[in-house]
Amino acid sequence: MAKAQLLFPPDFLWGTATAAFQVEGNNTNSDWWAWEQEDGRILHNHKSGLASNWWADAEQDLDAATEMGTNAHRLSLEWSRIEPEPSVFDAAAIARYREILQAMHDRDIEPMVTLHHFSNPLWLVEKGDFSSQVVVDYFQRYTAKVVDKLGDLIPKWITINEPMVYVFMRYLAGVFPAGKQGGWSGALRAIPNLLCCHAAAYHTIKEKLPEAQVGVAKNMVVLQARPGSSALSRWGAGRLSWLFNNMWLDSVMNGRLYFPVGRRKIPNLAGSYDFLGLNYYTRFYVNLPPVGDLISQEWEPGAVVSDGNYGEVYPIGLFQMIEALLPYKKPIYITENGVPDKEDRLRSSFIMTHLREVWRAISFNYPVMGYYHWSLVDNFEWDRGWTQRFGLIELDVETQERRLRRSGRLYQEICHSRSLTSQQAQKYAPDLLQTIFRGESPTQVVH
Ligand code: IFM
Repeated sequence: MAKAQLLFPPDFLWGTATAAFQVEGNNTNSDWWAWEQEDGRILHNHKSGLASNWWADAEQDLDAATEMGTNAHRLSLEWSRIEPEPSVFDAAAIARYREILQAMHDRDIEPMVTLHHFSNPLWLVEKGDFSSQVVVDYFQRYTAKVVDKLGDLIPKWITINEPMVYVFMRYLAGVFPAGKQGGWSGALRAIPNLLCCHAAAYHTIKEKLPEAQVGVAKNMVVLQARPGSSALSRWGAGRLSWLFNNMWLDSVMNGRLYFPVGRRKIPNLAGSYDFLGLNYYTRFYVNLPPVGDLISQEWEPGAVVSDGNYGEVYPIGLFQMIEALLPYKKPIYITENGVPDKEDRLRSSFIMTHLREVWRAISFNYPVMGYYHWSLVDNFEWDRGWTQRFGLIELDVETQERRLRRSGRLYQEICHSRSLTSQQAQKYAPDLLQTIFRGESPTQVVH
């Protein structure tokens, strides 16, 4: 095959992503820390402990990110560190966040900051967390403090990470703290409260920092009926897909609450987003009528499945989910995409095939502006503890030693060349050479 290159636009952001609780360590005021101490909550009773030691030394991984050739990183702030008691703000914690953000700027790595990524201050839980309306004022106050103290260093913001995952895992599946407490009624209160928190944060940021770009990070899953299913099953899967993937975004676009029924207006919500963050991992089949689990963890023959049965590797789904975001008419960033793969047997192919879908979307003129690989470094994967390793950098949790995985070297070559090339495929994913460059002329340039 002649040499081929799929080139990305010059201003495309090449990034990586992490979240505070998963990498910082010692987040003792968080509900996750308390949850970890309870027997059986986390797989193998793993503890986050020092996590990836970012609180002491984020800089070493940021150095690695610079060597990798990245120019963007998505991180989150830990609310329970910044505000360990109601309205008591920790100046030292804020100063450390300033240092980390400044360290990114010094390395020409643009920060994208998430305000809420699954973890809550313990005091908030006592007040009813997101199932109580009081959360909206608290979240607004926390956001205002962050804007005031750190806002000058933050060009891009995400208000709330994966709100529907949070609602599902917390209230319905019960694998996030505080278990299923509140159940369906808690979930039905949390959805509007999360929307109100988002709107309040959006306006709080924009009021002080009109140039800031503020978005949402939405986990999008391809949800389908199995091949050969009845029309009714396909319809059901479509409704479930709307509920999980689109309902939240429809609300934010139109300023209305769509679920469970009615179209209650939520003040200041309509249009409160400057970009869309797409977190994409996998496809699931929906069992309808439900036989066993509604969302199936069983795959069709030939599916490539990642560690711990986390999900099927399904690259074209990324393209499909990008298309699903087009009606919301805003720039799109892939704010998470990655695979749990401790032995690094899938990640190189995963990166190349998924980035090929991003390239294809851009070549259709879809407004995809950047890609943040999840994750820069192995980190604490919530209820699955340390069993799932998403890092481009491998971490020995005991010794805190790091090693760049082979897939990390591939990502480095991609970021430096700002392209996917047939040489990379030959070296890192030879079986996929034809698939990745299928039908492309020898040199493909976008823009
Ligand atoms: O680790 C998580 C992250 O916190 C949210 N999105 C999915 C990732 C992998 O499961």
